[in-house]
Order: sequence, then structure tokens, then C-alpha cells
Amino acid sequence: MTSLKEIAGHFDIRGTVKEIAPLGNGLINDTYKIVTEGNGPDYVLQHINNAIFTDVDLLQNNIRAVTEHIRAKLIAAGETDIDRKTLRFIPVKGEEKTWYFDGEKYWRVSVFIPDAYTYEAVNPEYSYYAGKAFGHFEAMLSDLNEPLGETIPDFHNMELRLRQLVEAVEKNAAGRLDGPQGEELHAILQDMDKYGVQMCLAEQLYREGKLPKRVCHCDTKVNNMLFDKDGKVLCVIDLDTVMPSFVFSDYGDFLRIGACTAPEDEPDLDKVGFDMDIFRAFTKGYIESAKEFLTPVEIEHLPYAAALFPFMQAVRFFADYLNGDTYYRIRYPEHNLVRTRAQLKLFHCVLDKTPEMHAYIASLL
Ligand code: GN1
Ligand code: MG
Repeated sequence: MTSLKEIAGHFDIRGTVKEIAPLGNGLINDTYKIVTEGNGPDYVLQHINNAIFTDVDLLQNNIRAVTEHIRAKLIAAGETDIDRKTLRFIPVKGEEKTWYFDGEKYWRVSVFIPDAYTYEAVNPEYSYYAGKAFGHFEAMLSDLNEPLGETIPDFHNMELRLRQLVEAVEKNAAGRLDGPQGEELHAILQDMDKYGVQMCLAEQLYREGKLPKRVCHCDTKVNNMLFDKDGKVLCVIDLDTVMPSFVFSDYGDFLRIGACTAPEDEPDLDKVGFDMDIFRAFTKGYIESAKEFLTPVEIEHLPYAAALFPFMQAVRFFADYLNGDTYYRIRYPEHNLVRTRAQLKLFHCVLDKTPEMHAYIASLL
């Protein structure tokens, strides 16, 4: 196996590499920090999970289009400190492309953003800034002329995710449906079946021409944002899934993590709830920066989006559990089942709060 240092050496980075150490908590790609000697920048080295992102060239081209567009917008807006407000990928030495294939794996390098903080949980103040930041991110990309490819086709298509669940049940690849927990697993399936049609509303509205697709981030977990020391958002990271989607993606997926009172894999379901203070703060920020382009249909369905994402994530985790854990990184054998239970619990909490959410959103308009 090629060493990490050797791999870093293929990229056009400045300075001498001092050490390379693991970074972050992503479930898909492996990430490292490249620390260099002296005052020059440090870097982030990532192994791109090519089983999931099968077209690395398309992936990196999307990211280039998005970061260049954002960079130009920030410059036009007179912003300073731009290298901390958008990602910059480093080309391979003597080439234009920003990825390197070592014969086995795909790699990329970006400039490490210093004095930035990531969080797994946020308070209402930071959620407000996060709402503004994702609204702003979508607004900046609303006039991107270059078409983006879908790095994972139909990524947030609920109908597809349900079909994948049905396939997982039919295959029962890990035999789990017939195992000692079979009864619970079937109860989970029943619950998912009950809400399936209702949760596919976005696809239905889209087919009816009532809901647009826009360039969205599509992985707005709290830990995909960099904050400065005052809690202001510097930039949005993890751009692999930036693609055309419904705005529900960014709004709903943030609340799934941000407004949940426990981690996404909390085993104690009594701890899992939906925090309305976070909901209100994030929604206020989001609507403030996105109201210019949001349509009434989009706004009206934001509470649906808040329910959709825990539901979709429950379906995805559960399908992976039935498939024998082939997609998400797990830390123990039942991890995907524990995640499923927590996401379903959260989904039901959100449903209970739906009238309250509608009332709050109406009060903002
Ligand atoms: C994955 O890579 P990471 O951890 O930021 C996943 C998201 C899920 C999330 C669940 C490409 O995101 O869609 O919501 O895990 N990304 C992909 O924690 O599938
Ligand atoms: Mg991430």
C-alpha cells in the first residue's frame, strides 16, 4: 500500500509534510490532516469513497464549478479572508486535475482552513447562523450556469429509497429478518410502510410541476460547517453531494441533526427529541437568507421537510442494516439498527410538532 506521505507528495502543495493524522467523523470518505513544517498552509487529504462516488472526474468537476462560483461571488461582494470562506482543491503536480489514483484508491487534497471549529451539536444562536449560511449557500448558487452532474443519482429521492428498502427486504442478504430480532424489524417495516406514501410528497409535487429543483448541498449535517471562534459560519464543507435537489434537502437534513436532542445513533430513545428552539432559530436564519428565491410551495412544506429527513435516513440506515452493513461505516454490529430506531423516534417527534412548526413559519412571513 502506498503511504499517505507518498500520496500527498503527488499534489502541488507548498512546504514539507511533517505529519498526517486522521480528521473528522465522516461516514463515507476517510479524511486526514496534512500538517506542514513552518508557516505555510496545512492541508486536508481525503480518500474518496469510489464505491459510492463512482465518477470521480464528475465529482471533482462539480466541486470546482461550485467553489469557483462561490469564490467569484465572495470577491464581488467585497468579502475578505476568502480562503477561509470557500474550499480550494490542489491539483496534482503538473496537471489540472484535482484527484490522484494510486492504482487502488482515489485521493484529493484541499487547503486546511485554520482557526475553524466544527461541532456535532449546536445551540440556537449557532443554528441561526447555520440557517443563514445554508440559505446563503443556495442563494449564491442559484445563478450557477454550468450544469452540475448528479454525483449520486436520485440521492434524496424518497421513492427510490423506499424501493431500495423493498429490495433489501426481498434479498434479506444478512438474514436479519429471520433472526432473533425479526419481530422488531418487521414492526419497523410496518411503521415505514404506513408513512411511505405521505413522505413521497416531494416527488409527487415535482411531477406535477409544483416544486423546483435547485442546486443544494444535500449533506447539511452540523459537522459539515466550519464556524469561526464567534460562532459565525465561515464555510460549508463536504461538497460531494452538491447537486440539483429540493430545498427540503438542506433544510430538513440540518434539523435532523441540529435540532435532535441526541446524536443520530443514540441508543437511549428517551433522550431523542426535537428541540423547537433550534428549529425556530434555524428556520428564522434560513428564511431570512432564502426568502428571495423560495416559492410559497417550498415554504409551506418546510415542516414536511423536517419530518422527511429523519424518515429517509431511517429508511437508508435500515436498508443498510438488512443488506449487512455495506454502505455506512459502523462501529458495532447493531449500529445501523440503533441508528434506525433513533431516526424513527425523531421522525415521530417531528410529526407531533408539525402544527407548531407551521404556526411559527407563518409568524415569520
Ligand atoms: C453520510 O459522509 P457523511 O458522514 O457527511 C451520507 C449522508 C447521510 C449521513 C448520515 C454520501 O454523510 O447522506 O445523511 O452520512 N452521505 C452519503 O450521517 O451518503
Ligand atoms: Mg461530513
